[in-house]
Amino acid sequence: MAMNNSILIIGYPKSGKSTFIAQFFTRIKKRKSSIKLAKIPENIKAITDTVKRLSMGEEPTTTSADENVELLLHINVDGENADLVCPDYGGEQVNNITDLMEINEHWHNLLNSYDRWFLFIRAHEITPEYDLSISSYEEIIKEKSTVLKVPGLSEQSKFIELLQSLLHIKNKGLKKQVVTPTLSIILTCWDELKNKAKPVQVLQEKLPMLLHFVESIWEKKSFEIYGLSAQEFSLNTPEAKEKYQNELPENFGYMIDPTGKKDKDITKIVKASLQL
Ligand SMILES: Nc1nc2c(ncn2[C@@H]2O[C@H](COP(=O)(O)OP(=O)(O)OP(=O)(O)O)[C@@H](O)[C@H]2O)c(=O)[nH]1
Ligand SMILES: [Mg+2]
Repeated sequence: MAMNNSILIIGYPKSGKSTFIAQFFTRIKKRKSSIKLAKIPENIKAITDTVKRLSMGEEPTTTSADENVELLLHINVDGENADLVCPDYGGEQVNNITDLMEINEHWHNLLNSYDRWFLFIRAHEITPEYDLSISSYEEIIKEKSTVLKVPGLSEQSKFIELLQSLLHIKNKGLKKQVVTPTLSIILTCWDELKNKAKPVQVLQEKLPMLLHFVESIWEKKSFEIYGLSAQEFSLNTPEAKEKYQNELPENFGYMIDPTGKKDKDITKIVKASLQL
């Protein structure tokens, strides 16, 4: 069966989903991107609030847990038309998948109708894992109690378990390496990172087990790793807010391609995914 161009953004709360979707749309609407709009979208309710907030220099608000909205865009990529569907939802729903092992009917439908997955990871918030080969058990416990922010599952196992559960629904990954869905791991809020290595190196440093898992489950040509700063900087100071109001949101944001090259055109992340 042919692959579709629907992109499913998978991300825990506050991983930057709504900001990216809004910035993506604003870029293509203002023609500041390599992707073009083929047709005016019928309904942009999914992102109106976030687009408006950003234009006032305000941070987006959390999408409520029970909210499910979809943005359907008819786009043109290098002369070829494609329909792009991006759902936005409260990231709490992803928490439920790993915390409660709950995949409801809505998520079953999402997983079965989207062939391109974007996994959003806010890399700066990930505590580096411990090297089990050099630390004694006591040291790990001592360190864990002071450093690890998230109780329960370690962040690495949480992401691995999430991908395993999602693949299970799609009935993929057990016997053969995965080709569809393709997977783009997007390290969001890249501006927050101190170490500006290549995206794959950041993932190796922060979540080595996850990288290993993905490399062994997905076919090499079906996954890639990008950096993304859809907002470019935090909007928590009056100066930052003013900059946004004066210079307009579509002039901010950048992505880092797998080779480590920075590009202002964040829509290229979508373009690259459509070519996987
Ligand atoms: N510094 C920085 N902050 C960002 C960036 N992108 C998003 N943020 C901030 O991160 C926070 C979360 O962004 P959202 O886009 O609301 O995240 P979300 O994944 O939609 O969150 P939920 O709706 O709760 O699931 C907001 O305060 C944003 O302003 C970025 O590129 N850089
Ligand atoms: Mg949101």
